[in-house]
Amino acid sequence: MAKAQYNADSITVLEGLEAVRKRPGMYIGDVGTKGLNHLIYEIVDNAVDEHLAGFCTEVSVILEADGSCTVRDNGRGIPVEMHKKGVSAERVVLSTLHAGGKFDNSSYKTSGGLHGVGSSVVNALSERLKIRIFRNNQIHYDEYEKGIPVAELSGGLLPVAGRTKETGTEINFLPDATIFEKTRFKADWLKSRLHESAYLNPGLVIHYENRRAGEEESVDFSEPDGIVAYVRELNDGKEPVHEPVYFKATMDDIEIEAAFQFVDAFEENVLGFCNNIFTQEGGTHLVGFKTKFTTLMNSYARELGILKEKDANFTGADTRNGMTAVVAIKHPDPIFEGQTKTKLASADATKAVFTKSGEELTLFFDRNLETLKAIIGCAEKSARIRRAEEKARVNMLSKSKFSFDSNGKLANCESRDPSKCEIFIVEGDSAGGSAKMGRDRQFQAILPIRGKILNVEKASMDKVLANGEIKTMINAFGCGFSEGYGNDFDITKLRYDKIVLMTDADVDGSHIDTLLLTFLYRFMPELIYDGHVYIAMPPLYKVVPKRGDEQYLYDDKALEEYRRGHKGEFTLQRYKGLGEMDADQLWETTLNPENRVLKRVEIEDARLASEVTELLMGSDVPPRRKFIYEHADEAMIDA
Ligand code: 0RA
Repeated sequence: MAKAQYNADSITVLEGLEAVRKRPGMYIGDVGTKGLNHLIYEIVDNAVDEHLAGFCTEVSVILEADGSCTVRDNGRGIPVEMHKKGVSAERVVLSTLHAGGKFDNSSYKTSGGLHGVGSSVVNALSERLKIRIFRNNQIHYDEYEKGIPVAELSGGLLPVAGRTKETGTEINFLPDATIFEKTRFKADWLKSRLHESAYLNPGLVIHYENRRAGEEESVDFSEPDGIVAYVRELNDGKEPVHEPVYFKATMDDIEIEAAFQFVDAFEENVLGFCNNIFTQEGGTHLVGFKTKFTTLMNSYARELGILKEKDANFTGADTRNGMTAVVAIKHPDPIFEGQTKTKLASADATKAVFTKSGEELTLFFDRNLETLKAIIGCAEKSARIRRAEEKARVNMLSKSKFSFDSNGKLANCESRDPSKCEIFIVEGDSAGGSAKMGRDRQFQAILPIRGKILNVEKASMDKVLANGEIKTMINAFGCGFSEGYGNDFDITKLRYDKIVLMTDADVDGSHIDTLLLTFLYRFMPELIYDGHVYIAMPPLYKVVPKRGDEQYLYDDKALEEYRRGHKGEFTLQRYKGLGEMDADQLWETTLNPENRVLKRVEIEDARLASEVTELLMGSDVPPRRKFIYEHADEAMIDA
């Protein structure tokens, strides 16, 4: 008897679905046509997950004459076996919030996206839902009304409606008219979304059928050429500059696929996907792709002599003038953020896409010079138009927004040869003062910063750019910055080969390091990728023995060793901060390339820093910067 299943578990289950009915917008976006169509995508995406897991080759979506929708796939079929809750697993999947996806965590989840919910949400918001599961040579059957099961079970298991050799799941549902403002699915949107899924899943055939009176139609979407075909379609009717370029690669469990083709048009159309979800607001995968593409085009343009020594680099937008691209990644555990949760935030996606795009595109362009030249031609065209526009505006634009060294504290070096120059970001005015006196002014610049800089993870863009210390750094480095869609970053303009963070060996210093790294990582990640960012290691101790030379020790281990090796008397001075050293000592221990210890920051460090910034706030900090020194040994460069 169905009603007999109404135990404590099913009550919590029902309460879960009740929450969906109370606030449907939270789960499907809205209760208009958009949210309504979303119900279909939830089910289709489950079928696509089955495809990605390697078990499903066909999905069909039917808009039925009675206003309902049927989605059928030839996957494994939702499990129908007895679940530990005492009913068929199908009941658990269909009536438990967040149990709609896979039970195992080994495959990519499409449903990790927009609302992260599955068939149970569709069930909760349907006046009626009928399901047939083809599994174990049987057709299993179940039915719900507004999420409440109405089919009778026997021994907790689903009724069997017949025998079959097929496997798969068929769900037919009629949206609840008391929840939705409109209950008529929008066929055009559905078709284009199904077509998109077909492009992103080249091995999948998607049948679409409309059986509604007067609209009868049937289409198969099957795109064996995948995103290359997608790019071609996006460029349909435009004048292509070359054949589409495509690559696929994997790094750190992240699968990257990209296709692009330039057309003779002054526009950029770069679409990003993560696990089949369209990332409307962009994100880290696109940052990696765009950043690398810009760098690559500039270096090729110089190599080919298209850009002369005196010429400025192409901007990011220049290099994407006329570009149509699809960048689709598969990430095992993506993070989405933004207004509509459609911005990929996973930091490792930037690195993976950046690295693989570099490798793959270099391979391609080295062998396809004509394509390369055609693409650089698009960038040249864009740069010409941009410069003409800039010229026209030059009198209106005040350059004061980013006037050089806006707070006047930078003590710059004399050399203008970036490959020789270093800039030290020094915590505190007093240490800054000593550093200015102690440095080699020929090639070392000093920028003192006062206390804690702004946490860029938490501040709005306006605030970040209004911040004095940040403005000064951006101006001093000279290479602009990139954020979100905009990318004015140009590493060839970098004024210093080394950017060295120099802070005290204490909690505050460590915190300032993380804030600075967070800033650099967010706004100038290439500086870190390319190994321009370092952390200075001032000594912790000075030892002066009775006989012999004084010595600086850089950590406790060194002190221990010194103690073991020096049985005689010696005086020990402990440095609590940079401010305790005079100019000469600072030069000798921390600035002089002959003696100093610098550690190069790796991208993992920066990512971690950005994650621990929060944790470090006022908390008990682990021993000095331990967390940023995973690669300490191989990173000692001057030592
Ligand atoms: C849970 C576990 C398994 C598959 C599914 C759900 C599944 C859900 C839907 C929704 C529409 N079509 C679907 N196909 C499968 C894994 C099954 C197994 O391990 O046998």
